[in-house]
Amino acid sequence: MSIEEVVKEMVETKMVNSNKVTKKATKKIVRKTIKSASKINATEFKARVVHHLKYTLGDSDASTNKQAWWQATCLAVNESVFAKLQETKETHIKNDARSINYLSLEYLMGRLLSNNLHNLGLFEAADKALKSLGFDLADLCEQGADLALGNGGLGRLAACFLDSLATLDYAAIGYGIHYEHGLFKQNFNQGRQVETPDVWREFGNPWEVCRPEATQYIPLYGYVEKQVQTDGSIKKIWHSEQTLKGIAWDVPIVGYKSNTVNVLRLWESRADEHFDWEHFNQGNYHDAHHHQVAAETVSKVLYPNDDTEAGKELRFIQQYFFCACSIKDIINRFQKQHSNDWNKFADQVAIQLNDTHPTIAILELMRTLKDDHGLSWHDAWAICRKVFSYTNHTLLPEALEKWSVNLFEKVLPRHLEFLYQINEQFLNQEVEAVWPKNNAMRAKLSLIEEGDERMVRMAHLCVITSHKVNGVAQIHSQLVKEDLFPEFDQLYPGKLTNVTNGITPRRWLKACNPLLANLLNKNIDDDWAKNLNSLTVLSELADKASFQKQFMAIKHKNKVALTAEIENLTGIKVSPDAIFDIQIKRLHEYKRQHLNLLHILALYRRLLANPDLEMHPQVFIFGAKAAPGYYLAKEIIYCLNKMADKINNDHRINNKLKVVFLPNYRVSLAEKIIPGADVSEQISTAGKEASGTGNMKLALNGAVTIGTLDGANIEIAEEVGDDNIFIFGNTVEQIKTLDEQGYDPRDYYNDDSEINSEIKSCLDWLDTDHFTPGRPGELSAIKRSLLDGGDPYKVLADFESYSNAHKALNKAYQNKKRWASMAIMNTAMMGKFNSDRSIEDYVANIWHLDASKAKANK
Ligand code: 26Q
Repeated sequence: MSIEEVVKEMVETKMVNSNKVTKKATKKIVRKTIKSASKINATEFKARVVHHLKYTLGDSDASTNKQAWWQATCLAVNESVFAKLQETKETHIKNDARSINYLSLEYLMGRLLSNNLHNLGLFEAADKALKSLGFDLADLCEQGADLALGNGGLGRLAACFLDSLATLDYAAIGYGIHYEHGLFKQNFNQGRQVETPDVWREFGNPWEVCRPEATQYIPLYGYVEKQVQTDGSIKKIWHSEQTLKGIAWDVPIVGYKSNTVNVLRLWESRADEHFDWEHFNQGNYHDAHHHQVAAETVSKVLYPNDDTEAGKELRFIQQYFFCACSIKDIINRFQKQHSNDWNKFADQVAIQLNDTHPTIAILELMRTLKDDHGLSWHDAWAICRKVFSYTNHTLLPEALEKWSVNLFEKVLPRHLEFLYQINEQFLNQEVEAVWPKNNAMRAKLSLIEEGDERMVRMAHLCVITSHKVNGVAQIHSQLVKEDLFPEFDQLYPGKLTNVTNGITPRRWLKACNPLLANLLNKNIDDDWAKNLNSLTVLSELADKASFQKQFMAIKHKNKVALTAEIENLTGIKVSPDAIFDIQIKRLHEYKRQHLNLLHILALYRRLLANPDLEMHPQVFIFGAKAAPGYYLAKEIIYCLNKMADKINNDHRINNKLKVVFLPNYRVSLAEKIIPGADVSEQISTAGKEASGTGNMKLALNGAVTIGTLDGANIEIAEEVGDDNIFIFGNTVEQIKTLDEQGYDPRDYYNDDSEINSEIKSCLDWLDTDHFTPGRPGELSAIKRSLLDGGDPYKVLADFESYSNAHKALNKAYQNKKRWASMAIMNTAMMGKFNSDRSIEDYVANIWHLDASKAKANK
């Protein structure tokens, strides 16, 4: 109920007088009540928790059931969250705010309790309250499941952006899929990855609310009927064969120190009951049930690939289902405010496509505006061109989405007609104007790729329709222009642009690293968690002995905590005095975990040859999931686990080298690893990693990067300066030259220089049974891919400079003052990578929103 409605009811029930002054005063009181519901002290928070435990959950306050206490705590938090949510909704409506609708197949939210408490400013109160009840809040937070509705960077970026949008008071909705199973859980069985389903809401989830009133019905399959109208014009009618029901689940998104609580709206698919009952009544129970199962399959599981899954019908339907639900929802909200005043639509609505995965939303909006709301082609197209913008997250050719024309025709026959018409108009008008009679150019830019199987190029539809297309780091955006879409850049000057990614400093420092956050609170006046640029004052303290001591003492404490976590998860004992060298990200050849692997083998060989080798002890820590069907990625995991078994138990090397592969890498594990990191491995082949965001999180927490000039590493290097980062390897240009010259990894393998014979020995080692006693050749796949497979990601070409960079790094670590200064400088200079800055860039250059601030509830 809105404040207006509450006051109206109070007037109607004669609780208050109906005159203007009284009404205004009453509104103020209601607001104050809401405010007091959202900002409370420890005693009040405790009362809420106990109340929910007893009366919402029906448990006793003497309960030892931690899960119930966690749930009661979440419910206590939700009282504040929902008070603000209502206020926000009203404010956005009152301000008639233009909104950003973020469409993404993935959101990697992680856990929400600690973050919501921090953002509401209730963390201390809750901590105190729970202590008095005999619980440790941090420990209780562990009870929550991760919301793992995403694969990696793209999904986590969406989550960071929602945090920033709410913090900055923008009217924003995230739209996605309410997957029953998020990204699989990873276990190791004798070193091999085993996947089990993620069950994040088996017993419900306190952070989501079902909104039955927002249910949508989505047609699929069928055929298009051509009707000739009395005036001779032709009307197209899509007779669908199936209908899916979309149920809305809202997850509140709490802004940091703002009064805004936006929502993430996730669609769950169900069978349309009308259809089911028809079968059922005819006695055909099996078909009715079968239909229901098929319908529920649509939102059943997240595809665990982070490049394209070739042509899967279910994935296509997932994409359409959530886009169609979201477009209907956006239109409903618009019509509530502006009924059928379509001229206003593009002023009110901005839609961001998070990669090409939601591209079908373009055709759905076109179709809806024209077929359902009667707009002309011209007007509908003009709206689409103003509303949509698209973010590209990859240059890898295998990750560029294409769907077969046949599949399109089968599932969405009417949409295919719109696609053809857009293509015709694009080729005959826009391409023809710039490249007249140029068939090669038409074929290259067309929405359809001709061939044995005709395919729809989703990225082309995004670029043609969107008013802005952005890459996610400067180098990436430059390559999008120069290599991926040069003709589009010529055709639409200024359309292709850059917005460098960012991360939310709330989750990735304030909440996950309380010791460092506390040190910052003491040394920085400003609210650094909002204005991250204020961290630059630390650069003046970077060489001050007393500050170095405090900063490094915190790092050490975090390393001790990580040591315990490592032992708990793997049984491996490591020393917190060693260098903690971290590579955490999805497993992918282009990210080159196998370059790290090869270098560890080299270190191991060097140590075996000379156990007194001058080297500070180093622990190499990995966290990574491999797509279940990605053979080589799984072999790399297996190899690292086998190396860990051998190396960690080899007493000849004096504990100077350890290898740890932490199972089930995910957001909540990242939050434990990152504060304890000394070194951040960002070693992708130059030109392949669009941006990376883990690089920013690690640097913000005082880890020093060893990395290539790729993605956001380049901008991190610019910020921290050459002295505070270890850059190695071939540049984008040099990689291109290697390719042009005909790169042959055997040139390295067969060369007898010292470093290349080291490479040879390490690769040949993988053919022996040194790491897999009694089973030689079990690790040969990696060697084969690097030699017979042609080493597509230039691992061997970068090995020597990687090894040299590691030597320099190890030496730098031995100079405690030098290392402390480097670490501090990394934290100090990360201001640019605040996701608030990314959002302000989107707002200024792409979305053109005004902040819509909810009242402060004074
Ligand atoms: C597509 C079709 C079918 C099945 C799966 C997919 C699919 C799913 C996920 C394709 C790609 C992804 C995810 C890509 C991703 O995470 N990209 C990363 O995005 C980050 C945020 O911009 C960047 O920092 C990373 O560099 C980029 O790799």
